[in-house]
Amino acid sequence: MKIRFLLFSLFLTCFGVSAAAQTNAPAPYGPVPSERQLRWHETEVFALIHYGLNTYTDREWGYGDEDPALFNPSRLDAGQVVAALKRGGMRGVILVAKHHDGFCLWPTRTTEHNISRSPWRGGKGDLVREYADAAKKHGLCFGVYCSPWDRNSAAYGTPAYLPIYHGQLRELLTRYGTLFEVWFDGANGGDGYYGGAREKRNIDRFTYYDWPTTWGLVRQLQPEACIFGDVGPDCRWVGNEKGFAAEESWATFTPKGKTDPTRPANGDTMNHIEGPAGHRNGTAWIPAECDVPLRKGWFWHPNEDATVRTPAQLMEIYFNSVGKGGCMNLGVAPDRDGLVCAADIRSLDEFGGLLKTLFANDLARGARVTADQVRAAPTAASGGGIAPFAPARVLDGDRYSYWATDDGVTNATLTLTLQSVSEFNVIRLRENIKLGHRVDAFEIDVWQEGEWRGYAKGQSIGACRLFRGPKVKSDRIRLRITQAAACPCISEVSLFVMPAALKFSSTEAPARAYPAH
Ligand code: FUL
Repeated sequence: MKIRFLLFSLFLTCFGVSAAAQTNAPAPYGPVPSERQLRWHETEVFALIHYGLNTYTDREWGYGDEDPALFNPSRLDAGQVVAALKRGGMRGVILVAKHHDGFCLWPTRTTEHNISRSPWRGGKGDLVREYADAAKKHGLCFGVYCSPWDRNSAAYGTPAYLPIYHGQLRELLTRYGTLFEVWFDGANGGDGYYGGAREKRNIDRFTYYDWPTTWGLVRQLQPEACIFGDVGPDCRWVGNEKGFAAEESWATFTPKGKTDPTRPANGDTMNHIEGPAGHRNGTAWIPAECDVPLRKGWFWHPNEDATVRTPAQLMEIYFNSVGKGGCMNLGVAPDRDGLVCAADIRSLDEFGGLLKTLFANDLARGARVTADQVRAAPTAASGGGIAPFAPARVLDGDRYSYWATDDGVTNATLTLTLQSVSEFNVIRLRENIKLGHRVDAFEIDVWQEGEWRGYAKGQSIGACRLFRGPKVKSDRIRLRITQAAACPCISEVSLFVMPAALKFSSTEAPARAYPAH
């Protein structure tokens, strides 16, 4: 039987019948994610570490004239920080290796303004190395942020700066193992020390950093890394620092600059208004990265413990970032000891615990799943196990296996009958994003008191769409796709119950002040 199938496949291949035709898989619709973007989506929650001279000068943006001697933490422990992130549910960590003040946290050959000029570890320290090692040890992926703007460099604003910047990137991209993301910040040009000139230097965002070459370095040296920038190219800034994507957010986006929308993919600042939602039918797959600091600012400052976001607020951010098909990037700021302090740890611990509890038990598991239309699967492929495109594919825990309808069928209903009546208030949907954003409108109904009642509705699904609502008890739920650009390919329908300790909205969340450490 197997041999006959193999011969049949060989025959089809020889006669130019594509693999998709053999498997009857739907053709992708619109832009689709690259492999590196798929890995990024799966990472979902990660942290952005801001720590350096600003931590000691009480600033958010160092001017560039800070004395490296200020950097001398006695208890610094990257392992303590990364372990706290892990308990907080983070799967990755991005270290700000150089912020706008130009102070490099690794012993670079490109500038004297670096960690080897500080007394820390006798001038022999390498903080990027310590974070990369800690991330590896704890199983988190690692990334770097190296600010293009450099308020210390005398060369900034002249052509002589670019080789320096590229040299810094080269070091970061070659010394610290595989990176999952490289961050290019949008803040560029202005006042600075600039080697003592103390003046304002503006640059042309389109041309100054020679983005094709700069991004090319990342592609060449770290092919698995996603490049973050205001307008991509791999993930876009969500357009605010609250960590919120739009109610309907699309991973598709047409990269265009604010100052010159006719020049795409140029490293320009984005039009903030377009970041949260992206563009349905945008020209590229550039999902939203939703960054937000855990505290008031990106760097640690004294007397700000009361500003640490509560677990309930973090959960709300999660629902509005990961739950809208993007990623959540949480800014964590070690204190002057180089450690995450008690207030932050409490919030991270609770948030991580809540995430674990919330997703531990998928109440849809074991349900009977039916659909009013199911895509035909080749009989040879369907022998044994669940057939491709079968409704039950939404329960197999695989983001890329899916229920699909025949081409041209863009209205369809999927019904789940649970093993028993269950109480839930969170619903998670996923599309198989390898085939693009296909669904344009859908509704979810819950069977209650002998009738279907509307529970939620939306437009975009993508990598993940989360809904939370009132608690309902039922043994039946259905997903109605009411509009789609191509036959729907739904890879997951899950039901959960939010842990009782957690309130939903930030208005309900207590503005909790944690004790200082
Ligand atoms: C901004 C920067 O200017 C902030 O200092 C911080 O690094 C944040 C993540 O991005 O654009």
